[in-house]
Amino acid sequence: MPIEFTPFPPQLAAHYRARGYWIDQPLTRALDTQAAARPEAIAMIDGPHQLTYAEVARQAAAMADRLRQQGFGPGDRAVVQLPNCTEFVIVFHALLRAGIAPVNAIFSHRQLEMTSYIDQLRPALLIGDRGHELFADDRFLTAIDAQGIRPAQVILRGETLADWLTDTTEPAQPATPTAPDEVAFFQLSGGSTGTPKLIPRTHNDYDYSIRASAEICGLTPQTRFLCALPAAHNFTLSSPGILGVFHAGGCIVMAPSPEPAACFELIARYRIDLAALVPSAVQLWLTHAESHGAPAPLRQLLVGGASFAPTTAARVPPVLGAALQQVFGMAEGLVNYTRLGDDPDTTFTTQGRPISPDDEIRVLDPETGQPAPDGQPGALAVRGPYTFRGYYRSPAHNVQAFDADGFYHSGDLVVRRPDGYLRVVGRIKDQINRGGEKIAAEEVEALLLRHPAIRQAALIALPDATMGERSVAFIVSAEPLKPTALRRHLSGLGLASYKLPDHFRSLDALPLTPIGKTDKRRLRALLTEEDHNEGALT
Ligand code: OOB
Repeated sequence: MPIEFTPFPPQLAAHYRARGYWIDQPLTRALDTQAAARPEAIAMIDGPHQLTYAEVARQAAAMADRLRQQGFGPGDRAVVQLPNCTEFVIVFHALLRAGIAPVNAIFSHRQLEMTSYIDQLRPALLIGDRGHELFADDRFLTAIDAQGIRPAQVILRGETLADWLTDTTEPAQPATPTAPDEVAFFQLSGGSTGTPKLIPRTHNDYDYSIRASAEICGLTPQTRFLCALPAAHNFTLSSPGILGVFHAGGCIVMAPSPEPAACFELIARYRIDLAALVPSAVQLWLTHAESHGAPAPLRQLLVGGASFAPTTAARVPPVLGAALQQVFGMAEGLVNYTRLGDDPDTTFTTQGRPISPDDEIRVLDPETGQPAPDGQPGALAVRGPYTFRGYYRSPAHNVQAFDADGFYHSGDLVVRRPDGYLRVVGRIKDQINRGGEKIAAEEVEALLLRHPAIRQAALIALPDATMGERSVAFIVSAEPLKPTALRRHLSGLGLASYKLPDHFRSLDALPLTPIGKTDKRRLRALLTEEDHNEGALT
């Protein structure tokens, strides 16, 4: 049974095919093409390990064959959680080749997030890492077993995963991917509500965004890309990312994190020319470069995921010796790039323009829903050849996120220039963007309320020079509570560490709007006042 999802309307699908965006090929197309055309070219480097395209393809085929022998195949789902490593890329291709749709969890996700993905997706397979706290012992597996949601097959890196990837001498069985206009895999939403939402992506839509991104960023077989942000993230995977590099036939060098000293060494050792970073990491690289010199031979830096101050952006070419491309994208689809060769003002002060001439952008007055004039901020709505049409099994949420014309409302406030370039100027979704990592306010608030002494809770963003934003939790509680105890409460519920509030603030009552919702504007104003009075944030 194909995986259910909201398909693109037939008329639009026909248009996207006619324009050559959708080419009805599986997402494994790029790897298969490179393995056939340039089998001996190095595809990936991870520490001492180097893999050619032929080896990557053989290992992916070996795993796909074995999965199918064991009865897994089209219609099945998988939850995968691997760090930045070659196995992440091979497993992704193996699953696609077998027709199994994975969701790639971010490595920092913990019990709460992982349980939610497993609960929503009911996967046949769980692929994790023994080195992750969740799989260091059997407690997590026992817990999901008790809930009746333990996947049939659990494969762990550091345990049995290597066996699954062992390539055999037998010729690989033909691939059995899902149909190109069906679900290939799921992306993860940054979200603004309680549960992290799953975003079905089809082969056709995702592959188009990859091919177009690779072209916009000028990738070639000579490209050497530093994969330093979490590999599972849409930016790292496809903008143009890992899959864009495979499309071009270049080489991916894995880094465990964007930490500058290690990354600069990798750049020098492996002659890396392209990297992708969030703004908070760019800050660290700039500081490091000022005392250690530019990371030669880096030529090009993609920066996205959170707002990037124009003054910092302007320092990238002189200090890092690399051309800058800004990227404003979302796991739901739409990706914008500044183009190589854009004038400095455009490169430093905008977040680019959409990939496709058929990305339909609306900028709407948030109050009236009517189009905002160019140059005026408005809420972003988008429809196009690679923007999804509905969250997985979330009808109530989809009614909120989509309008009658099928436009997805991203919750971003943007200003559009007459030439179509966008500037992200704010946000109407209830989310904190902490160095590119997204925190849904409602998720953390609901968990705070599970503390017996907490009566009310509200999470808001605090502007921060290094992270862009940090989170502040306002709480109303029956008894005084220490930040350490509150963090322990949240951590004990299995919440990822980056979602733990950076600061806590106690109030007698939360301010309310006239209709009785928490007045977050007033809370933000309180913080600004405190800032001036040097009030105590704990
Ligand atoms: C990327 O994807 P997500 O799904 O983690 O987050 C999307 C949200 C956007 O709606 C926007 O609020 C924010 O992240 N964002 C930016 C931005 N890029 C993303 N805000 C300001 N300036 C930017 N350049 O973050 C993502 C996906 C693909 C490529 C790049 C980023």
